[in-house]
Amino acid sequence: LLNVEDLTICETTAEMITKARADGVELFFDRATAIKPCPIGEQSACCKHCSMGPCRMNTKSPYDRVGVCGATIDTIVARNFGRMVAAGTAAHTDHGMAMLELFRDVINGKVKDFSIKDPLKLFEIAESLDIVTEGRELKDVALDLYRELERTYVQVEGELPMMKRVPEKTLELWRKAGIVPRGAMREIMEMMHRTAMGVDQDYENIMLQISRTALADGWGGSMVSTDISDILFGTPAPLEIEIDMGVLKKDKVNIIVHGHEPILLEAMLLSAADPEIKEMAKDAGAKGINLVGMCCSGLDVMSRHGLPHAGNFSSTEAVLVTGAIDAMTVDIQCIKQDLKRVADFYDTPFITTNYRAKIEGALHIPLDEQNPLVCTDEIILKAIARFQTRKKPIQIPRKKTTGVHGFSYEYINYMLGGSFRGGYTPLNENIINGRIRGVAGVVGCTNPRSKHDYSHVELVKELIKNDVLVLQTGCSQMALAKAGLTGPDAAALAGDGLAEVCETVGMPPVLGLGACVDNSRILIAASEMVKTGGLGESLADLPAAGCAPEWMSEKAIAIGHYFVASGIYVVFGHTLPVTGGTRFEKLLFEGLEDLGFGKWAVADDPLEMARLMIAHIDKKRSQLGIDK
Ligand code: NFS
Ligand code: SF4
Repeated sequence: LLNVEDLTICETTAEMITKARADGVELFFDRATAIKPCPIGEQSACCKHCSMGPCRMNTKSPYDRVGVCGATIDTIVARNFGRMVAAGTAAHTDHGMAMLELFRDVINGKVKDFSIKDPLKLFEIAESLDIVTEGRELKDVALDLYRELERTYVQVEGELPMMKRVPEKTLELWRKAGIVPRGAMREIMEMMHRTAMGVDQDYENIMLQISRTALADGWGGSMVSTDISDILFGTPAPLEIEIDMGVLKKDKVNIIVHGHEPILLEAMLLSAADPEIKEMAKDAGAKGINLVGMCCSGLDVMSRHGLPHAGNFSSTEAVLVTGAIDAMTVDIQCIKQDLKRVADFYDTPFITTNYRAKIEGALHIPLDEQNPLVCTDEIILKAIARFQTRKKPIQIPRKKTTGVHGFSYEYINYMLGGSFRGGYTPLNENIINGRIRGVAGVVGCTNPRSKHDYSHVELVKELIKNDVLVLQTGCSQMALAKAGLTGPDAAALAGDGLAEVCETVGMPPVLGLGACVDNSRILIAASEMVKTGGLGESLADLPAAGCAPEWMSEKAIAIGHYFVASGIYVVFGHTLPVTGGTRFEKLLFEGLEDLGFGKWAVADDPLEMARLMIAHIDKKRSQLGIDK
């Protein structure tokens, strides 16, 4: 077994790994050590798309053989990469489609427990898509918006509706390359088809469909998901949030809500506020019900309600080890199957709620959108019962950190603009005058194959020290929140220029934007920077870069590629599923940039990631003629 200090820098997770080992419960950290990655698979040099194979290539000398069908290493690597993008895009777009269906059923009155919380945003999005709003009823505009956004998924010809929000020059590049997405379903289908045995066997041609599919995620599924969530549940605005396992309460019924769709947590909030249920918790001897988010659902909802958050992907097993969790409820994505076994050990009811994502042996209580409280009431009752019969000793780590989260694109606009100067002009001005060197998106997962949270925190510290404003989403945002960098005090760690801007505006140098689908907020913010002027004409001109330092999910590859296809330089930490020394790798690392897109890179050390990102930002500054 590895030393706990080598596995994580998160104190509470470390404490729970130690406890789990003492309790005899295996966590994924130790399995990651026991299972060595396949060296061929790690570089994606293996094809199993037909039964003449699987065919394994030689990673040391990738061109010395071809598959049984003759597929070259470039074909094989491109096809595998394309299928990861298809899977990641499918995840975000299916999530977005579920949100859109909820929106439709709220408008037509089938869903009564939710309503439109942010009509202003509804009108804004409608207008940005050329839907007439003047003098019209909310319901009519909403229905038109629903029909328009449905095209994101089902359209077979034409351009995605959100293409209207893309900077002109960037859209022009996509049109010329023939990669403007039609509809997400069509792009994912075509990606799967073209990567099947014996279809597209030209890696440059495969790359076109990879980009088209990824763009259908960032500017399609993910963006719809974010916008509809805001319209239904409210657009986030900055709020102080407590994060880390210290938010658990010994004398309350602790319920962890983990997953990705905000509806589960929104419905849990309604159930937990029910006076009858509150009374039952009291009768059971509890001081109340403590709803706590984890992973993206937690991020999505916390800044709308001030809800506490317990941690990111690498801590979801660890939190159960506290013994203090009276129920863990999950919906879709990033839910380790092993949570069920760990939950059983600590007598925690573990409940799946989405028909798409059941787990063998776990209790399934389906969440019906038209009657969501049936499910969430039952979950809370189960949790109260568990509270009453808690058997094992409880150990709650003390640490929790307070930070500010919920910087939506709209709020950044308002915050920077102050009362008299609206919009992104002040941000652009501060970039042009050099106080802010550039903007970085630091996002994505945690992964037991690299020290938990370490690269996120070290990378972000280095970036802000060098006057790079950091925008965050996903598990990365939770890592920095736990490390205390999302409060205004963090400005002390920033370079002089960035610190000055932060103090003037009253914002931290690290802005948490929300869940992974909310990376679309970064796309919109970046587009606004281009449209505001002074920083070039396309997204590729911006002094900006992105990084997922501890990524693990196929969704991260889809996100990485939609940023690259949009024109952004993207660094991934530790590994990329690409064979070194191939032409496909060269296309990712250099060729795409020559064609006017962004490009990929990979680095192992967080300081190296920062160095690469800053070098790119400086290159863009000098191309814009604004180097210091
Ligand atoms: Ni994003 Fe959120 Fe986390 Fe990674 Fe998973 S929870 S959607 S995929 S692990 S950041
Ligand atoms: Fe091998 Fe070609 Fe079949 Fe892939 S498609 S498994 S390379 S024969």
